[in-house]
This record gives sequence, structure tokens and C-alpha cells, in this order.
Amino acid sequence: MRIFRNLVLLSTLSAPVAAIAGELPMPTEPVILVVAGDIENSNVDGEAHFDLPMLDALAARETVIETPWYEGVKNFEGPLISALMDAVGARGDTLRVAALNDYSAEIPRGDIEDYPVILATRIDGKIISVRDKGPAFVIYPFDDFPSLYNEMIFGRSVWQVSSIDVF
Ligand SMILES: Nc1nc2c(c(=O)[nH]1)N[C@H]1C(S)=C(S)[C@@H](COP(=O)(O)O)O[C@H]1N2
Ligand SMILES: [Mo]
Repeated sequence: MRIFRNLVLLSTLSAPVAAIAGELPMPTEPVILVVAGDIENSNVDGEAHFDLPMLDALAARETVIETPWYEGVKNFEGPLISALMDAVGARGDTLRVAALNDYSAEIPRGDIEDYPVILATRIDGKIISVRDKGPAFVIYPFDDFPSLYNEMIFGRSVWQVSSIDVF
């Protein structure tokens, strides 16, 4: 994760060492995602806390698709979940993705390795409000892989994502 490493390098120059743990920078804005479980890199008590700028620093994708959740074609944009898992040094084979409304779904690690699944933080360029299924939404690439458009994958398409537990 060159970007994170560079951020860490930059912050070692300017910030107290106590502000740095693992290879992840500390969030400076509201935390919108907590990644926990079987991870190597953390920044708060063994967990990886992300604010929006940290998520924006990861390799990303734009997925322009129709979905069951919105009218018409929308542009979903956000970090590749594979890049997120690299950033936290994920070791587990399963991601339990949990939402603000207590819904959760298990995503096999293979899904994010085989397909460019993103954690969308923007729709049509705008931050997704919680009311509109934000702040983050798991979006599978229905554009390049139309066969993913099925009930099993809809069940893994968690909206209002707040945490991911790797195991
Ligand atoms: N946060 C959250 N995401 C969720 C769900 C949910 O209840 N809460 N339901 C899942 C399931 S089982 C399916 S099939 C689809 C359903 O979307 P719909 O209720 O808009 O048809 O969203 C998935 N994502
Ligand atoms: Mo479902």
C-alpha cells in the first residue's frame, strides 16, 4: 500500500509517533467504517478505523449500473474491497459486512478477488446520506459480470455499511 506508506512517512515527519500504529494513518475526520477481526494492520485497539479521506486514498472503481435499489442507471464509486483488505492486511477467508440497521451478510473472500466489488461511498458523484442507504454500499460489478445480478448477490449487497469483520 504505497499510498498508506507514504502517508505514514509524511506523518512521522510532522506528527507525534503516538499518533501512528501499524501501517495505517489515524483518521482525522468522522470514522465511517471499522474493519476488525483477522487483520494485520490497525490504528485503534487492533481495529482499522477509516474516515472518508482514508477510503478515498485506496484504489477505486466506478460502476455504472441499474440496481434493484434505485431508479435507472447510477454511477457508484468507491474503493475496491480488495484494496481495503490489502490495506488492513486481512488474513481471513470471509468478510461479515454489517450495516447500521443491524443487517449483516457474509461475503466470501473469493468474491472480492474474482470481481472488482467496491464499497461505494458516492452515487453520481455525491456522498451517500444514511437516509439514502449510505454512508457505504457494497456494489458488485453488474456491468462487466451480468450473471452476478441474482438474489444471492443482492443479499451480499449490504447498504448502510458500518463495519466489516474478517475471519
Ligand atoms: N443494510 C441492509 N442491506 C441489505 C439488506 C438489509 O436489510 N439491510 N437486505 C439485503 C437483501 S437480503 C437483499 S435481497 C437486498 C434487498 O434489497 P431490497 O429490500 O431493496 O429489495 O438488499 C440486501 N442488503
Ligand atoms: Mo434477500
